Amino acid sequence: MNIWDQTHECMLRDELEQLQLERLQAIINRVHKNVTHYRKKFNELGIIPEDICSLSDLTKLPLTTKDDLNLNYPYGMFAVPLREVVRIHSSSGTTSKPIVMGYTKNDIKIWSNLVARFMTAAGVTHDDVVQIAFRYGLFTGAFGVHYGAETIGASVIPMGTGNTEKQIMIMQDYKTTVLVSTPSYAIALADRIEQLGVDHKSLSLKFGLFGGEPWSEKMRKEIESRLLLSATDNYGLSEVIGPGVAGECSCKKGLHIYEDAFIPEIIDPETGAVLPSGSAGELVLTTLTKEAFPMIRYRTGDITSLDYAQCECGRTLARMKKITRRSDDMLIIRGVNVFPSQIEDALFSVAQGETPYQLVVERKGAMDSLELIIEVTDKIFSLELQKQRSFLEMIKKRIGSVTGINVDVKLVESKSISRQKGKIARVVDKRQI
Ligand code: DLL
Repeated sequence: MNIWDQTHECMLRDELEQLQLERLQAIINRVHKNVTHYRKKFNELGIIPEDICSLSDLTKLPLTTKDDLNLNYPYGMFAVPLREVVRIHSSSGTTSKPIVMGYTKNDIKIWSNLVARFMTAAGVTHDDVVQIAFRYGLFTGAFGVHYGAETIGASVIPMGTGNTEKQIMIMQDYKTTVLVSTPSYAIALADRIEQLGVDHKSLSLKFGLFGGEPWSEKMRKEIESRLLLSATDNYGLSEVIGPGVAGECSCKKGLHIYEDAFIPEIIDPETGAVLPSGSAGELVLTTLTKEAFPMIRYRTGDITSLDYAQCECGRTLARMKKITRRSDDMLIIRGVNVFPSQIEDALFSVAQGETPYQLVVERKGAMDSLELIIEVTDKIFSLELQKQRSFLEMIKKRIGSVTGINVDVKLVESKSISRQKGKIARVVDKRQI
């Protein structure tokens, strides 16, 4: 099936806005009735669903943050009873507890269609063989793309991450035409292909659909020339649905946001005020079709700007600029979201108190690495060498279990981490993307 949804993607703006308003009113009614958090927030502001008479009334509603989701862990933000939920995913919160997302049967269908739409826009058809090199599991990436590719009718290889040589063998033997992964993994694959001396004629790659982390035009050129494919960007976040919020078409001039399913706004991250059209600021998204886990004015933390001009492809949907930075301190390490606060909590709980530390992020070759440097304190110094080693091992393990990533932990001499006005920068991100 070719999912080129012209009805929704090429709508006149006033028709689209009418559709958005109808869907917005329905969702506001539903969250007011079914989600205590929203009802309480609306009551505090003296808002009832009937106050939402136009799209501009959206700004009357409160913004929703990751902290709100953390406070309602695990199922507090669900708008349907658990028996109607057919899938549960989760993603990092700012604390040791993750955020939990639920999907009804209909949510899965809508999500699959949204993914099928960006895959179609990028050029994928039912004739393609799609190799999905995202982590299968609680992460929304792999399952989201998987169901979307099946909706198109493509042949899906649920490869998962890692095992780069096997990925390459499968690519050659199963004649993969579409690679789906993080952009940094695509570069790691290109490195390995070159190291192994693989003949490009043995590969059938045509398209690369990359997302889950920021990447630049420079990286796009590098991936396209080294893997001999057309690379497009796609964007999404678990709290809002997963992949399928926005994606580039083959013009590669911004990511089309599926505005029949999401209302985008750009706010000033400091004040929360909505910024004029075209300004750069934090992207805020409201879901219009989700049943189990609707989000009203969710602060994504991603900095971008929107362009409402019609694209050369004919789509009238707003396009967002590639995301290169965030308004908060969330790090994305090999596609995994990590908050420094999660690492600090893990460190301080093992150390049983505050300990001077610094996180250093680097891109070594294609892959990100995260190092935790801890200054020796009297308490740590007094430990025998063996105990020091197991202390570091415990920290590494605790961080691994909370964040899902591997951290190198190193002890350094007291006061050896540089300070500015007596303060240590908690995170030093040396990556140049
Ligand atoms: O990363 C969903 C996804 C998976 C999107 C696969 C695309 C492909 P989370 O793990 O919740 O969900 O991480 C969401 O990742 O707020 C951005 O900061 C970042 N991000 C996702 N896609 C892009 C992209 C998935 N194309 C967070 N460019 C988001 C830049 C991206 N950043």
